[in-house]
Amino acid sequence: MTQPSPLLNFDGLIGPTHNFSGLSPGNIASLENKDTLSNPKAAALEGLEKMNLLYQAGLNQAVLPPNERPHIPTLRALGFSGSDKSILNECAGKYPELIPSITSAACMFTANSGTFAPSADTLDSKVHITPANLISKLHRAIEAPFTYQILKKIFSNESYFTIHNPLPPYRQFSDEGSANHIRFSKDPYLPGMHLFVYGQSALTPNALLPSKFPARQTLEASQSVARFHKLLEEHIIYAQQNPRAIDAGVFHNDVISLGSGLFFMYHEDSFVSTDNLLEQMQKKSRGLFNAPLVECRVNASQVSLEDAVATYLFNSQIAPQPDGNMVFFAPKQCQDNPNTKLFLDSLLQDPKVPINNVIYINLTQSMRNGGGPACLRFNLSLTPSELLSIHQGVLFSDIRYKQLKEWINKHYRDMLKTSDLADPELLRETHAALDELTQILKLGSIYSFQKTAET
Ligand code: SUG
Repeated sequence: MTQPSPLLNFDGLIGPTHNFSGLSPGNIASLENKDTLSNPKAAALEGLEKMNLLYQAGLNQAVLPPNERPHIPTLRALGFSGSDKSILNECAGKYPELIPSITSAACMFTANSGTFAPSADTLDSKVHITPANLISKLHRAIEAPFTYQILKKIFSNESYFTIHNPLPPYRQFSDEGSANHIRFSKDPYLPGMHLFVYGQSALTPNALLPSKFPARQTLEASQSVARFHKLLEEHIIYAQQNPRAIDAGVFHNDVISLGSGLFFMYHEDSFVSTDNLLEQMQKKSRGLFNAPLVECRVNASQVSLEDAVATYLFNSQIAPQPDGNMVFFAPKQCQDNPNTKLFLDSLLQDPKVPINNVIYINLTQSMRNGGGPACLRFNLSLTPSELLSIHQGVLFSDIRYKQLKEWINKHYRDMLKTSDLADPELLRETHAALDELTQILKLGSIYSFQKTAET
């Protein structure tokens, strides 16, 4: 009998307002696709197929429901009042620039929903979760309260889980969640090593800053998360992203390095002083695990920063297998680009690398907003009793797959322009869709429109 997988993988269900509004300077795909036509139905089905592939590969798969969009509570907090529909109309007339931000479906990128520490790593032996404040972009910052609320609902057993508040909403504590964090471990149930990657240190500014695009994560935010999670100092490494990589479009570390178990794949230009960092990490790995990391260094001569950003090679997702091998889920753009295809073919031939299968997946719609396979998920190692104590309605199964597919086909549009975003009919449709979703996932009333009488 094979061991149950300790890894729980949550993918964000892509919401009915998925669109391309160009809201993320520094994210090249977001800017390039601004105001092009989106297909929310295709987006959600692509995301669902990805979940099914991971489920079939033996992972414990779960679904994170989308935020409600358009986000009327943000407009109420800005002084608009009346019914949801009249508020949307008034905002569209008086403040149309705000509509894309309150309608964005970017919460699908759940790698940014928070940072996670398994109970094996924390001083009080509880799982710790800190939702990200995402303050560097308005359309993402408004995700934080719902993320907190839904994580509290799913991980409600306080004897196992502690959900912290997002960090204070100041630039100095800008936090983008697990997209800038990698946990390495030899055995998922034993303490791991945490790599926290930041773009800038806000309180001790230095000369090493990107010149073109913003650095989103701060060192001070990462340090605060590590404190909340009660991690031991000797299990942590902080590393600064290479400003040149940020300027090339690497707005999160998961666009340029990835890790699983003791395997670490990184681009030579990922970090400031990549060589020193690797030396430090190897030393720590030997001390903690009595084993070195399996390093897979990718040189610019093999894959340029531009190719890495265009294909999202490093945003591939790894599914560890019970026999110690790994399946590598890469965006299909990596198959179409000769440099990344050559690299992945060579990876399969390398006896040091535990990857024995590469599966290319189609996430065209998500990729057009700058999100690949790893952006769409967060994962964490749970013990069997922790896994049993989470809200079971969000767990993926053959039945859930079928229900969600029918639900998407019933409710989603197959075409959306940015000029459709203030359409009151879209508001009505998303409310109907999300209301039904909460029933499928057995979540009760989680959305504000389910709590107010008039919409
Ligand atoms: O925050 N895109 C997201 C992409 C996040 C990817 N996540 C990780 N790398 N983990 C972002 O930039 C685009 C929205 C728009 O332009 O309409 C957007 O928000």
